[in-house]
Amino acid sequence: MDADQILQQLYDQTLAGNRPEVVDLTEQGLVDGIEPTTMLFEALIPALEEVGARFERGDFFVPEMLIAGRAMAGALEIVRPLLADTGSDTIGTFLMGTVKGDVHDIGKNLVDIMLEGAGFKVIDLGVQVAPETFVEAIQEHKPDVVGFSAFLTTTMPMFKVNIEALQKAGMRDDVIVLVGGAPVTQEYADVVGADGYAPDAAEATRRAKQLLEERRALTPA
Ligand code: B1M
Repeated sequence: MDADQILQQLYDQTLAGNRPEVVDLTEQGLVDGIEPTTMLFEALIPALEEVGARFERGDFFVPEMLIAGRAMAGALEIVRPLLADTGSDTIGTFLMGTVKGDVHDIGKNLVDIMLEGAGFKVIDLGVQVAPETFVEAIQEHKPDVVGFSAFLTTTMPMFKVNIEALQKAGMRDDVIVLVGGAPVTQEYADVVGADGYAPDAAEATRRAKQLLEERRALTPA
């Protein structure tokens, strides 16, 4: 198979939720010199977008979404060390989690990988993270940035609940709050009082670095 065929197969097999095949194709792609980011952005992510489109049309149901997600996760496990390990010094600590009521984690995990690749130490609290869990973790780890992911219009309001929990705990000014996830917009981030928003993993990394640099420039040494 040439590179185009591998990418096409990766797309098809992710759409079909065939995890073992997706894992094999990802490994084959690396052996053949295909960049991990090419596999991500030209096959894996488009396949999940198509899964979402089919779900909206009623052609796919939750089980199909679930197995496609698991297939994508199999590929992410393989590319993760290649994307995350830059050997660079730690530039800051990033506390991450998907908000309460939401189990989506593939996009969040991709953001983690890119942040690690940029030099952040990432502490990921997983999915369905309650506001009080974020508060406790901030007390314990003292991160520079806290990231809230939400993938459903019904769970986006948890951003505001989380930010209010930080305010109540007297720690809102101690951390930069970055938000993101499929249905989130800059306007929504502004309304809930987040410091930043990013539409994808690459932009999340750029924005986190930028916000951290701005904050450090304002803080006396
Ligand atoms: Co669900 N799901 N899902 N799902 N799912 C979506 C999100 C949906 C858009 C599908 C659709 O209708 N087209 C829809 C949400 C509609 C809405 O609210 N607007 C939906 C729904 C409705 C549901 C259920 C309610 C279905 C049901 O039960 N009836 C249910 C909810 C469960 C719950 O959470 N309580 C549900 C369940 C599931 C599965 C468990 C089956 C599975 C998740 C598996 C997993 O994550 N482990 C699943 C999947 C796979 C999807 C789709 C198909 C794919 C999501 C994905 O991984 N995308 C999704 C459709 C779609 O997205 N087109 C869909 C790939 C990923 C790389 O992109 O997640 O956008 P994304 O992440 C990006 C950015 O958002 C951004 O960077 C990431 C990487 O570039 N980003 C950040 C993410 N976090 C960030 C944080 C930041 C900054 C940027 O700063 C902190």
